[in-house]
Amino acid sequence: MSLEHYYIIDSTLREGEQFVNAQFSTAQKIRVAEALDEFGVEYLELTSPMASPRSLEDIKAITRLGLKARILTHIRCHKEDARVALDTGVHGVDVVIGTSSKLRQFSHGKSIDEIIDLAAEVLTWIRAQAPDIELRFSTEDSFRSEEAELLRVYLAVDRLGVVNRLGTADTVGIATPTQVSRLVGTLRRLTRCDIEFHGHNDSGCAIANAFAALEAGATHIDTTVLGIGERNGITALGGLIARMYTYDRAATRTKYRLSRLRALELMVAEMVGVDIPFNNYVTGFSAFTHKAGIHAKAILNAPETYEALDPHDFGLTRYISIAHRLTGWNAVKARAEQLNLNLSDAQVKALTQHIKALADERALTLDDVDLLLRNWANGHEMMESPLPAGVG
Ligand code: HCA
Ligand code: CU
Repeated sequence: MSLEHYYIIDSTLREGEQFVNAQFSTAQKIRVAEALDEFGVEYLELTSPMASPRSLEDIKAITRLGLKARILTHIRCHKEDARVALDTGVHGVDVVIGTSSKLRQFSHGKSIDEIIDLAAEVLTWIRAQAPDIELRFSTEDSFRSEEAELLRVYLAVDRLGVVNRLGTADTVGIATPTQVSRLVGTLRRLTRCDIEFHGHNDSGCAIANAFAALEAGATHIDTTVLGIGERNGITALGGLIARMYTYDRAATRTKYRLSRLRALELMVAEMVGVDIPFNNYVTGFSAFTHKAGIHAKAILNAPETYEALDPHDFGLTRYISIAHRLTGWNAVKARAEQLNLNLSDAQVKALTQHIKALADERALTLDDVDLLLRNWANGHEMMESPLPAGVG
């Protein structure tokens, strides 16, 4: 069910601001908010208005933009935080409190009963002030919290009948898809609320966990652009999109403007002073590059043989790398055709063997291969050599 009807809460302007390099100016926040809105995420989560005076003003400014995306802010389970948040004009408030024994001991010092009482007081108060606001209650470090205690908190909050959504947070990135599935499934069965999942990526499961949450009935997934956040961050927007696209291409294409992804990532990468990783989902520099001759042949016949994602849907193009020892004659032939060169299959096959032998001696570039192709097409097979004199 949720796999067809889910919402993305992009938290680049909250969790993402907790990335070590992030220091967004107001103008930058507005550009990020607008770009995310154009991409089509349904919600934007912004840093708490209690963080700083600028944070408060920025929430107001972004809310006033009148974007399609709903604007949320993220606060502690405090009445004063809630009062300031409600004054900003946001569409929703995300309330969080830690429930793991570590957070209870080392952070806020409250018992489970005190957490339940405080949550009841704050959430009921918010609902009384703002009958139409979207209200979410989440537990920090849900997956290291004692299960019975955790459920006691969630069930008490659900019974209040004032929140729209319960959040689950893998704060330190240790949950597995099976654990996520179990907790989300339990909340799905026992409560009437929508369910959100927020997952850190410390052990590399953030995207798989988000997908497991959706399979188990979660309705909302937190992401950030490039996955930026505390430490090494959370579920990356592009990674979640890749995952959902491979699950349901048509629906993902309809829901989001996929061709905007790369520009959005480049913009945020520049703002926070990082590069897009080479192996990034969709936009990494080698994401649509094919190398081995066997792959290249199949790609030339039918790209879907080795591509689960169609680069064109993301405004990108595929690339076949041919200047190496793993190359194959089909790929070399395709390059000859691109260059409008007339070579017989026998010539291309012989040249391919030559390229392999050369590549065993040194790294080749596409220019080297293009030169060989041109020379062979002109009947100068033996004249050229991209190798320095005396080599090969
Ligand atoms: C934080 C913690 C948080 C909250 C997630 C949530 C986490 O930095 O405030 O509100 O669901 O990872 O637990 O980001
Ligand atoms: Cu987090």
